[in-house]
Amino acid sequence: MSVNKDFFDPTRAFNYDFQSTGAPPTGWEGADRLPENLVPTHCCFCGVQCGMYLEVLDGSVVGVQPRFSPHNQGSLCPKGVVAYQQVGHPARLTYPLIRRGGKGGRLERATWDEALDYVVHRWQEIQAQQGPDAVAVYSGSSMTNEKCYLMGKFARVGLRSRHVDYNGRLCMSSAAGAYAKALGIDRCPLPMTDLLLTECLLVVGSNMAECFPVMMQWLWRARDNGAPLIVVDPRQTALARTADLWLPIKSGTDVALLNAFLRQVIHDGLVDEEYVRQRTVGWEAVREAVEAYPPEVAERICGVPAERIIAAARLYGRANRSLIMHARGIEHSTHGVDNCLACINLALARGQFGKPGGGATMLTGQGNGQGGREVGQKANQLPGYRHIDDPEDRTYVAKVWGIPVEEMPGEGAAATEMVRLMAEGQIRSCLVICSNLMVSLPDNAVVQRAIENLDPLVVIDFFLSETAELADVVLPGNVWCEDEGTTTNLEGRVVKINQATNPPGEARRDWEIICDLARRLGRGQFFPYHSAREIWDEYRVASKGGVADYFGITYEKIDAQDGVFWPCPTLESPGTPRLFTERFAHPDGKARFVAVTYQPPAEEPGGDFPFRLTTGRVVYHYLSGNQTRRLGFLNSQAPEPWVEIHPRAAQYLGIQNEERVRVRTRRGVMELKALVTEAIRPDTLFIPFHYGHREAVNQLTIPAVDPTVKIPEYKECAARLERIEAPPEAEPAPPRENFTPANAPKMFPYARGERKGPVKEVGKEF
Ligand SMILES: Nc1nc2c(c(=O)[nH]1)N[C@H]1C(S)=C(S)[C@@H](COP(=O)(O)OP(=O)(O)OC[C@H]3O[C@@H](n4cnc5c(=O)[nH]c(N)nc54)[C@H](O)[C@@H]3O)O[C@H]1N2
Ligand SMILES: Nc1nc2c(c(=O)[nH]1)N[C@H]1C(S)=C(S)[C@@H](COP(=O)(O)OP(=O)(O)OC[C@H]3O[C@@H](n4cnc5c(=O)[nH]c(N)nc54)[C@H](O)[C@@H]3O)O[C@H]1N2
Ligand code: SF4
Ligand SMILES: [Mo]
Repeated sequence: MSVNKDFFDPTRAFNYDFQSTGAPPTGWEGADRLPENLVPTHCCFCGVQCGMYLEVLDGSVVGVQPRFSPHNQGSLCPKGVVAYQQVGHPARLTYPLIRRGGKGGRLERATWDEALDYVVHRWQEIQAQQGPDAVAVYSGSSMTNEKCYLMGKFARVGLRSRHVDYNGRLCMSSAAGAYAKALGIDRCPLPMTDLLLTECLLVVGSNMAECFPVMMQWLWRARDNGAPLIVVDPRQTALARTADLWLPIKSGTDVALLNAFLRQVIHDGLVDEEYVRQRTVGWEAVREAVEAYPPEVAERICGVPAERIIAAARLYGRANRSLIMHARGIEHSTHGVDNCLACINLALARGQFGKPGGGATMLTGQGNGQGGREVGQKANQLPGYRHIDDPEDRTYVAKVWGIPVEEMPGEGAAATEMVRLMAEGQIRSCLVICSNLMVSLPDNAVVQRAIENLDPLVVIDFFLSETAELADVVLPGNVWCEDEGTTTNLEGRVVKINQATNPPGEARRDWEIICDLARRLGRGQFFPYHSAREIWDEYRVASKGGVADYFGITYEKIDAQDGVFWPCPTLESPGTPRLFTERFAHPDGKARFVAVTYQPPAEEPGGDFPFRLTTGRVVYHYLSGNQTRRLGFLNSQAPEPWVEIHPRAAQYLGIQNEERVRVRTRRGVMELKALVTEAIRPDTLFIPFHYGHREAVNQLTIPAVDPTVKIPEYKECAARLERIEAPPEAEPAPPRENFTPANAPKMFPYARGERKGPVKEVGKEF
């Protein structure tokens, strides 16, 4: 039986954490008393950002109640229900830690003064020797807009370094690049509630039922209205099991399939010619390019029967209003930008963008994955989706920040490129906040060597992550409900996070830590904030006039409207739920068709590595698992990783369900349980990525990246499956070369030299 098919039993959510800690939950003594306060807020986990109330008793968060927001309608998923158990969790970091006795030493308790002074002293030393860019910031998007904005400013103004990037690089940067290029704006074009108006749903590379569970209610309602569902996924996910058509595609081949769809739409005479003429440019090149993908050719590349490709193209092409939703299944690819452009081409040819319920969209993953990519914590970006190379943008933001424009650093390295710079010694210290690199970056043996080169590696987290374990200084930060702020959900709806309690022990709010660091760097005058609200009000101004204009979004307006969609340029504006109704965001108002052709993934299966290995998520865990592996109920449902394998492959290799097996790639090897299931292609293996150390699938993944946006190819590499009882390999895998700067380009495909063209070719935003 598949672990991920289990249904959620809410009564078990109250198991709290006995299993992992043996300690009774905080607030247990008060279990017979009613909470004295209900704080309205939103979930800290995925991009849906469901409304919830936190129950507060005697100043502690003791429970959760559903809250009706327009998009979640009072629902919560298993993660949302137990999110609050992080707050008083016994494993919270409550005081700073410093590694004493050098790199081999232990993390020991320190005072804030000692920890911060040490960090600032080392940063000053390093920057004096090597220049400001030798210190980098690696940030994340599970934090509020206020904090994400602050991290970009802290890197550029506090540290005066150009190196700041964030974990969105690993997430949907390919979608962002494609939408910016084709449509001029990188945001979901419609509110989730528009799904009710959709007449056909095409989901490409998303396990929506497990990753955006609460969004499913809109999908079910669309289906009740008669909308057919087409799912493209190498696995028969919970979503695919209910689809009208499931297209079990070979990982990494989506461009061929999507181009074949468009070719079929053209041959069936279903192109919206007038829309194409009036609202787009570049159609002829796309029309010609897709001619090379008749269904039989696509079948050979993608492994999906030609008849099914034709059936799906017709189902999609004949619908008056259709919506394509895609996620990391196509975006985590060395051709991630092309994959998204192929979806956009299809929707444009059908004249869908701008229609209520129509178009194409990425399903943004992290809680603030949308806001986090607009506020200026990206290597080439300034607040409001402004571009760091644009003289006007630089001047405007420098003025808001109060620095001379000449002091504004230029573009820095992408998160995936930083690894190489760390290994080479160009980056000598890094401040990591809201990211767990040791679990989330591909080929983590190389990542470990790179971050062990840092001195100091500084991590701000609230639980000791696998990355914090390697840090020289660990600073205890806050969980979401210990501070106020905003997040922007996957629709582009800005919502308000409210404070329910204070950080425990000596832990501090993240923004207070950053401002303290800035002060000790002698840059305190640029970080004079007393509250998150002051940071927000500055961000509103910094974003004013940008693509992502937040100026009109005040905390009060968010409360009054229960969410505001950007762009919202004035105090009077109610915000913009639907985009592109009249024009696209390019200066001429027209969308760009961009022709894309199929190119194989970086590593194709064959020879000793016959399987396609793909990776992803399960409903019970969140990202690197540093949070959810500590929550008893969630962890009890999925306590360790497994590899999904089709019965035919299992039979061929003599593998039984639940048997421990070895999965090997050219990067590494791991042992885990086999889950024999028909819900996967026979040539494909799937492993969830939420686990650390020897259980991390990123020991195996390939560090190849999309040449323009640098997103890793998490969804496809070549792998071998071995029985553990089998005799040891006759020929063990060759040992990994030791890293030297000379072989860096080979070991680190993130090397800038391997870009196919200049970064900005993909679109202004990239
Ligand atoms: N429970 C849970 N929910 C989450 C998260 C979490 O960690 N746990 N994380 C959040 C975040 S940050 C993100 S980015 C989203 C991710 O949300 P999703 O993208 O929906 O999730 P994934 O599991 O990464 O991958 C989606 C699907 O892609 C399929 N796939 C693999 N390779 C290919 C391919 O080549 N082509 C196609 N068409 N499909 C392929 C996989 O089989 C998988 O079912 O989820 C968000 N929500
Ligand atoms: N093989 C494989 N690898 C993947 C993926 C995949 O599908 N397959 N998916 C990729 C994707 S889409 C993503 S988004 C990345 C995510 O990768 P990461 O961002 O590295 O994963 P998280 O678990 O979100 O890490 C966040 C860390 O910050 C902490 N944290 C959370 N919120 C806050 C906060 O407000 N303040 C502070 N100070 N700390 C906080 C958490 O405890 C956690 O340790 O992983 C990527 N890696
Ligand atoms: S669907 Fe996402 S936001 Fe909603 S409760 Fe679940 S994890 Fe939280
Ligand atoms: Mo993500």
